[in-house]
Amino acid sequence: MTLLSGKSQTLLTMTFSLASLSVLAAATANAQQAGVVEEMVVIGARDSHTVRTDDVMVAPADTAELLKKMPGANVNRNGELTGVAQYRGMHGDRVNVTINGAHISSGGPNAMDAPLHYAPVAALESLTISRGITPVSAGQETIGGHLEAVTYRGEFGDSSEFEWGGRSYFGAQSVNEGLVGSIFLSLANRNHLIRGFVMTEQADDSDFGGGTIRPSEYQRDRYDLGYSYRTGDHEVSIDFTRNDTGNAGTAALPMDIQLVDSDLIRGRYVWDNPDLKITAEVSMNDIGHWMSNYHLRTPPADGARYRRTYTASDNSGFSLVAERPVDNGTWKAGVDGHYSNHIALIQNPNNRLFFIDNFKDAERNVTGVFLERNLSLSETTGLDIGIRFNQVRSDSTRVAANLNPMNLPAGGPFMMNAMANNIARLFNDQDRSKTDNNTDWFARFSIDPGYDVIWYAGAARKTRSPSYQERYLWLPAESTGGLADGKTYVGNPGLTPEVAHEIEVGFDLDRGRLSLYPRAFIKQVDDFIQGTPSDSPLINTYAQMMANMGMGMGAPLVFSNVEARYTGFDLESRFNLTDQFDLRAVASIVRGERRDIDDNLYRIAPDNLIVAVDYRGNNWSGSLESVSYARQDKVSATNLEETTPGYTIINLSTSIRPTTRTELGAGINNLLDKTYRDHLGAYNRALNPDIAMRERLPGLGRSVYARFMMYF
Ligand SMILES: [Cu+2]
Repeated sequence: MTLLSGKSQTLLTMTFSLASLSVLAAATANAQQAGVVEEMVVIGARDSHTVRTDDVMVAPADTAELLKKMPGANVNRNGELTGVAQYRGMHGDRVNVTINGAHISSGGPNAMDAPLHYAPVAALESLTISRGITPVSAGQETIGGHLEAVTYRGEFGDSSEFEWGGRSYFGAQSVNEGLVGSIFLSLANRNHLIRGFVMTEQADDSDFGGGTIRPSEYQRDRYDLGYSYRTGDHEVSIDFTRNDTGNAGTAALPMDIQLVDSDLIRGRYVWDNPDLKITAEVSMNDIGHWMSNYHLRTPPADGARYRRTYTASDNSGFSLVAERPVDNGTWKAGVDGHYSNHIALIQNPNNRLFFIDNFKDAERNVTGVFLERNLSLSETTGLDIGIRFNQVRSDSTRVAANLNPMNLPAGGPFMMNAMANNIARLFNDQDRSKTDNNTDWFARFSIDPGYDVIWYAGAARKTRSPSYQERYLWLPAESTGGLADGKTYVGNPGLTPEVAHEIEVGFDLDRGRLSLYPRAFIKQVDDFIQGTPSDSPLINTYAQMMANMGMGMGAPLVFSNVEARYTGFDLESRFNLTDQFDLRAVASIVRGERRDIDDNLYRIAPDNLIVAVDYRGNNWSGSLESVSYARQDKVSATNLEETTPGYTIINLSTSIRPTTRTELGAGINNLLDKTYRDHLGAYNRALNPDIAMRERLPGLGRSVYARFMMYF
């Protein structure tokens, strides 16, 4: 397995791999190579980590699973196709995710289609995480970091002759009898590149040592069609993606996916002039999503508790970035926008008059502008600095609900409906239109004093405005962007933006056979948004009555501004044992705590360590990997979070290249079929003889998997 690390910008340097340097955004290695090459190399530390699908054996369908292999990164797993990214303890909307440069707002208010849902493993070319302090050019709101998924897109030819190219990818895994098949095809010459991709995948429920996680089955199809035209130093592309997810279980949430129908369109223009590089991007995403609490899991006993929710997310974005090399580095300036509208309507299929406007035209519109500078202070020191202003406007229209569809004159439904209408009236009478003006900056300094070490120090201020759920969830519910703590929440339109101040230090050591890249950080967050106990008698009574009827928990939380702090350390390292054998280690440690009260933050990855031996032969490679998670007992009392014991699992993988155009890979994950609890896997919410209600969900059992790839 090869873990490539992108390098580039910033502060300390890196001798062997600096050729591509200096594009300020930590984008993919490709993007970096496409960048300006004439300019000088500015000393900078390794600031990104890339995993390429062609080089890494992956069994699961969800790209988010790859995060577990990266320093500081992990995944909050709510379903097999529902992986919420976590980086250095922050998760959900705090981690900025782009797919081929575009930001995608999830269709579901619980992030069932978290952004990486739109870059399945079979379509993926690479996943890159910005390590540590993220440049402001990487995305609008990067308080918790940034990651970029790039899907297969093909390459131009070098003559006027058209040639076919492509890759087929077939995979199978035993843990859920999952199958995936896909073909990418391109027809290209030096000016034109036409590409198409089709994929289908499906799986049954996943097994673990003690039984089956249900529902965890899934079904997903995807189609891509794209065209690029290149002439001189101009290149223009247009791409269309249709992602259709069918039934997919999310046992950690109160409902399962019935459908995610999405159309994603993006356009890109690049003028790569030696003196000035201009990149313009636009994207539009139209996502329709249905979910229910009865179609995949055991339905509620009482027909009145059946729920089906329709949600829609319309979102669009643009960015315009200019980059100019100068004598001692690069200037980069840009303007960008992301505009989203969300609807979620809860219904009962047994009664057409029942409805709740969970969210109604909840809008979140972000417009930003930034300036960045990458410069060489001397032959041995480099500096990256940048500043960004974001204006975030959010709003919601008036909401309504009918919880008494039979129009009963008294009794439970009558009272619930009266309370819901009171809560709606209070919400509708509020000033819901909010504008936040947020300022971010960052600075990263690197020094190369010799001795094969580059020292690095960085600092940043990053902001995040509240999500639409945090502001506009008016009636107590679990629509929280995938927190999956089982608690019922209400939003708070009066929330103010989170402001984080972060310091990071580390070094890159590349001496002889050893590479070692440790980083330590502290991030202080003011006005951190966290659920705290509600003190509204109306809200609390409503939630308690719902709980009495078997729906959700009493004692709801209200999203509030509190004070928090993250501290941690992570490292990646490699040691060449021989020409063929490498020893690889990735370690991640993070603490998240409240500063206003004595409590920990919720759903923080336990300390974890990967130690692996990788073999690279002439046409085959292999890897033996041990993955250890420590006990997590620093849990959030506010979120009723349970502790989790530690565990170690062993993974084995190998791949052979019988010809230069084919690769056959196979592996076994969790070789010893260890039964363990995944601390980031939340709690079971679906009736299951093998796992109690609200018991922490297990990690997957032993899985034998294989993949076959053919390039043509
Ligand atoms: Cu959903």
